[in-house]
Amino acid sequence: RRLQRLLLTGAAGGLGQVLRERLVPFAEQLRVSDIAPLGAARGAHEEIVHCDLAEKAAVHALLAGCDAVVHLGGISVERPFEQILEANIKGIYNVYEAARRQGVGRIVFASSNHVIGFYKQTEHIDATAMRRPDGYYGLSKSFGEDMAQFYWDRYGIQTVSIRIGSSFPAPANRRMMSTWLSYDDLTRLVERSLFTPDVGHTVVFGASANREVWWDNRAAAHLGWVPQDDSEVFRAQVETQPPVAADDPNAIYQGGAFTAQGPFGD
Ligand code: NAI
Ligand code: 15L
Repeated sequence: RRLQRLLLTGAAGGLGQVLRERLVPFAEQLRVSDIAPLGAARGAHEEIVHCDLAEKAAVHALLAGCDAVVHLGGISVERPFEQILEANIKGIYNVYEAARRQGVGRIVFASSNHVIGFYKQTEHIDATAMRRPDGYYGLSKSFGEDMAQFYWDRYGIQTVSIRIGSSFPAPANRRMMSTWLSYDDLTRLVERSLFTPDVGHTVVFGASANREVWWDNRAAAHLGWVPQDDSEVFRAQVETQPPVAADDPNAIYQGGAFTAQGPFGD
C-alpha cells in the first residue's frame, strides 16, 4: 500500500514536522507545504511547495498530481475571526475545491476536539453528538467537517476527519491526561485513514488509550485503529503541577481553556 504522491499541508508545524518524517513510507513522493519555511528537501522523495492556503490559484496548483492530502495547515489556536477566516475557512474550501478539480480522492483532515469543546468533562460522547464549538477556531473545524461531508455526498471525495485531542510529546496538564494523543498513535491513525477502503466521511476522535477518555469511537471501528499508548505513564510528572480550581474551565469543559478565550476587540 503505497500512494504515488501524497500532499502534507502544515508541514512546518508541530505535527507537520513529525508527519514529514513518518509519512515517508506511505508514498513514492511526499509533497510538503506550508506558508512558513520548510528548509531544504530531505531527499529525492520530497517536493517542497510554499503556499498560502487562502490563495485559491496556489492551492489548486498545490494539489495537482496528488492521490491524497493530509491537511494539517491553518491556524491551530483561537484567534480573531478574520485570521481564522483566511487560513482555515477559505483554506479548507480551497483544498476541497482543488481536490474536486484535480481528481484527488481522499483527504485526512486535522479537525479538533474544539468542535465539541463545550461538552463537560463528565459527559461521554460519540461522533453523532451535536457539535458545540468553543470558539472561532472550533467553528472553522466544524465548517471543515461539514465541507468534508458535502464533498463526499456531492462529489464522492472521501475524508477522515480526525478530531485530534492534544498531540504533543507528553500531556502538558491534567486535562491532557484525557485528551493526549501520542505521535505513534497519531501516525497509525493517519495510516488507517489513508488506506482503509470506503471511509466515505468518517469522524474519529484522536486520543490515545488513556485511563479516562471522554470519546466513544465505535462509529469509526471500520478504520481498525486501536490506540496503543496511555498517558498514565506521565501522571506523576503532570501531578507535580498545582491542582486546578474546580471553577477553572480546564477542570470543567472538554475544550479546557479554549472555552474562555476572547472576546477579541478591534
Ligand atoms: P501548528 O500551528 O504547529 O502548525 C500549523 C501549520 O500551518 C504551521 O506551520 C503554519 O505555518 C501553517 N499555516 C498557518 N496558516 C497557514 C496558511 N494561511 N497557509 C499555509 N499554511 C499555514 O499546529 P499543529 O499542532 O502542528 O497542528 C496541526 C493541525 O492539527 C492543525 O490544523 C491543528 O488545528 C490540528 N490540531 C492539532 C492538535 C494538537 O494537539 N497538536 C489538536 C487538535 C487539532
Ligand atoms: C488544538 O486544537 C490545538 O491545535 C492544540 O494546540 C491544543 O491546544 C489542543 O487542541 C488541545 O485541546 O489541547
